[in-house]
Amino acid sequence: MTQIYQEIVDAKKQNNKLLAILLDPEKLKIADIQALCLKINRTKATHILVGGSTFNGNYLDELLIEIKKHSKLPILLFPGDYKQISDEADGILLLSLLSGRNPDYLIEHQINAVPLLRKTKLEIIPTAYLLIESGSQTAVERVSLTKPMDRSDNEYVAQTAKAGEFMGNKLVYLEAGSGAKIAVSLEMIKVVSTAVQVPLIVGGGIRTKEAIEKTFQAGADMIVIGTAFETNNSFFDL
Ligand code: 1GP
Repeated sequence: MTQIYQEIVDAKKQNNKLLAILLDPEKLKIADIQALCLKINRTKATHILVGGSTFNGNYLDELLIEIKKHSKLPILLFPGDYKQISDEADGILLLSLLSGRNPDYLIEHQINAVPLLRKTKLEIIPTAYLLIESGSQTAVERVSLTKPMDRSDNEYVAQTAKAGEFMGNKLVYLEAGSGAKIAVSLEMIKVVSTAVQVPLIVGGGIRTKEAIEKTFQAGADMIVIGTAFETNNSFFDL
């Protein structure tokens, strides 16, 4: 039941860095998935994340079945809301948007997800999700109606992440937002990764191999790449 999470923890212990490719179902066509998975299989990706801020859940089962046909990587749902739940994935990041103060994203969506989650065998991984200011408004900010955290206040972000860990979250995710102008700062990643013991995910606005390398060096255990791969499926070949 906790296989995916255990593998993430083991990777952290062994300092094996993890790379997740984020696929936004709204932008995926079933017909394109085979070719896309061939590209993914040639990269160093260790996980596939599926989700988006505004996706209504249509065809999610079919999309996941098709991805599974062509890739052996573990698939984790990264849901914008409770409609994005499918038993066809392997696990789900059950997000609590701890950077914000909107009760819908702290508890309401999670409650609404329970009847659906009960019907699945998904591995549920509670995740403290922190949106960090990144130069302009991102979809997470717009949809969740929450403000991102100050990108220079490393201590307060670390304190929030630690609260998330104390509350039982198994992962901390520092999110600059998809397509962010500026990624989370390396300094913040250092401070937060030192403060928490659970694995740290970092994503949003990471667009170069050099940035990936530096983000890992700063202390990220897993990096999420969405836009860079979406706009150039050969991104990792360069
Ligand atoms: C978004 O962190 C992810 O939730 C990935 O962001 O699309 O900017 O890579 P990008």
